[in-house]
Amino acid sequence: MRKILHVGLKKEMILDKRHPRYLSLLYREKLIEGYFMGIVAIAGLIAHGRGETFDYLLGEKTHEETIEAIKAGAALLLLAKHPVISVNGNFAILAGKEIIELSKILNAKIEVNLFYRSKKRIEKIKRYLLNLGAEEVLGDKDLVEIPTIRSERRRVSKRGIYKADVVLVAIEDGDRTEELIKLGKKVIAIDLNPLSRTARYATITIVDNVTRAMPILLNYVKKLRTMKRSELKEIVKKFNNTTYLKKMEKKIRTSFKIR
Ligand code: PTJ
Repeated sequence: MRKILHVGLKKEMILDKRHPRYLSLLYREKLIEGYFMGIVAIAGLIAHGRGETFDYLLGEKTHEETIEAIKAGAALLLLAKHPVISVNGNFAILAGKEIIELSKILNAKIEVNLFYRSKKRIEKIKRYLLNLGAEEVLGDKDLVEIPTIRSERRRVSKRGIYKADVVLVAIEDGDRTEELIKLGKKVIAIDLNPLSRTARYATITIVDNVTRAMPILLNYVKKLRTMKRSELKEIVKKFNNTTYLKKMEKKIRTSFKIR
């Protein structure tokens, strides 16, 4: 299959560090491999292309305003009693190590929750994360349904998303965030598209690539973890998601010019 995909080219021939778009090629390659490992859904490759477009329009950098969103996200995660990191195929491949480190620092649960859910994919993603060092990965057992979520994402773990007060989600669009919010949960979303439903319904949206946002989020969690709860609450209170999303939308509309 790989041979057909790259018309017989070897990986080293595609991944040349001197290539001006080396990182973009590298992440594509990782996702393609993830697909052949049974971790990434085929639609995940399409979703990545959509993300790349927004990233390109945002200048492929983490904006100052986004640092504020990440800081607020870190504070909210530190305030949580039952934080959960919801993982899909793309998120596992692009930020597996960071997901695990974050879960350990926060004592947060990791739960595999998929749009294109199959037992096989859940198992493969779980194994992948356990091999990377995760202590526990939820999503395959003790499931309950959130009936208001129409997609397969309605199946959640009793000890995970069902019980969570704060859920970190990434690289998804749809009705899940809206429904989680209706259930009284707080949602932190990492999504390059500031116009998506996930971005608009989340408590805090981080408009950035998970590959850049996750290491920064980890650093802020480490930095803020000695703060008093009152100080963390103040950071969250000061952040306004709608104002932030409008700024990010404006950046996309205006910052790009052909010279
Ligand atoms: O693994 P599964 O079965 O749960 O399926 C996952 C996908 C990604 C296929 C599924 O969630 C999906 O179809 O997502 P959408 O509706 O295409 O939405 C993906 C969103 O993530 C879009 O708004 C993209 O712009 C954004 N996105 C894509 N890549 C990245 C990203 N945001 C942050 N970082 C990225 N690397």
